[in-house]
Order: sequence, then structure tokens, then C-alpha cells
Amino acid sequence: MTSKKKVLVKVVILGDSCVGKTSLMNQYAIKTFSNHYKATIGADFLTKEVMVDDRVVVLQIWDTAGQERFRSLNAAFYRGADCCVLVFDLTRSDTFISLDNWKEEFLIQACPRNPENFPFVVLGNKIDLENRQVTTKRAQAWCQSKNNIPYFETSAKDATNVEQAFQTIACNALKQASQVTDVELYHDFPEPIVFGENDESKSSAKRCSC
Ligand code: G3D
Ligand code: MG
Repeated sequence: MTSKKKVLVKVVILGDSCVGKTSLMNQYAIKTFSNHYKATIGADFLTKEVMVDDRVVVLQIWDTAGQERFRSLNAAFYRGADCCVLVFDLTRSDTFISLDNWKEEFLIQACPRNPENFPFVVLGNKIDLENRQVTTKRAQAWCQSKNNIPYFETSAKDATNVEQAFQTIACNALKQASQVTDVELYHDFPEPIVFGENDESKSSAKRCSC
């Protein structure tokens, strides 16, 4: 087995229960959506490789195992994160209002070196549903007021904007991780981890640019 130098970045996904965090991660990393999905099962994170400019980035995406319901996430969940994805449900304005708390909780727990410039990305999920309660304008205004956080409206169900959102997440996580010294940044990894059955998901890495 050959070994390549790759950059590992950690991404955490936060937001109220049932907004679609696990479904988004699965849609991106495994390209599946299950209407019957009930809870987060198994591993604490998934990994997926992407090309950002000329670098292979291993995105380590951390999802909660349902503890967000009790606001009792372990400190290890937040530690060392390079990007935080805040998810709300476009059909439930209470989940949008919660973003302030999730952002604050992240900054308290993760304690990043430069909290003002820490990269967040906001996803308004379930765009495929009709009964929306949060307008694009309202969500964009919130993001702009928080130092211009990138905003995407997504559907984990039909994959709308999921790839695009995670490309931005990967780019911003890499920029954040690049502020760490190269010694800390580079890791030796075996050949790509493969998800899914189809040929597309077996290709080693997706390409994007910042
Ligand atoms: P969570 O991880 O944030 O708690 P889940 O959320 O990913 O478990 O999703 C919660 C419910 O929302 C699930 O429905 C899931 O199928 C649904 N869901 C997630 N994303 C979308 C989306 O983009 N569109 C639609 N229409 N539904 C979505 P159930 O019924 O299994 O609880
Ligand atoms: Mg979940």
C-alpha cells in the first residue's frame, strides 16, 4: 500500500435535532438519503477526500450522535475543529433562531485562537419542502452580520447545493488549518477510504478550488 502526504481537516456539524445534519453528511460522503433514517448510528465521524487547488484534503466530518438534544456534546467533539457548519431547517424558524446559541457554544467549547475569523458555514436545509418559514433574505442578513458567513440553501433529500456547500467548507477548513505549522498539519494516510458502491463515489478525490 502506498502512502501520500495529505492534509487532515476537522469539520463539525452543529444545529438543533432533526434539521438534517446526519442526512447532509450522508448525502455528501456516501450519497444516500433515507426517509427512514432515525438516529445517528456508529462512528463519530466520516472521512472524505477532496482536492483543493493542488492539495489532497482529508475532510473528517464530525456528526453528533443525538446529544445535541441535551446540549451535552463532549469537549472532544469540538476540539481542533477547522470549520464549523451550522445547520437549520428552513421550515422551522426556531431552528434558525438557535444558530446564535450554537455559534456561541462552539466558540466557548472549541476556543479557537482567533474567534473573530474562525470559519463558519451556514446551511439552511430542506429546501425541497414547500412550507418554508425562514426567507433567504433573513438568513443572509444574519450571516452578513456575523462577519459574512457563507450561506447555502440545501436539500439532503435531493442533494441540492450539498456538493457546493462542502467544497466551500473544505476550502475554508484548509485555510484555517494552514495557519497551523506544517509539522502539525501533515499526516501520513493510506490510500483513499472508499464509500458507496457506484463508480463515481469510488473515484479517489473530488476537485475544487478556493
Ligand atoms: P439530525 O441529524 O439533524 O437530527 P436527520 O437530522 O438527518 O436525522 O434528519 C431528521 C429528519 O429530517 C429525517 O426524517 C430526515 O429524513 C429528514 N430530512 C433531513 N434532511 C432533509 C431534507 O433536505 N429534506 C427533507 N424533506 N427531509 C430531510 P425522519 O422522518 O426520518 O425523522
Ligand atoms: Mg443526527
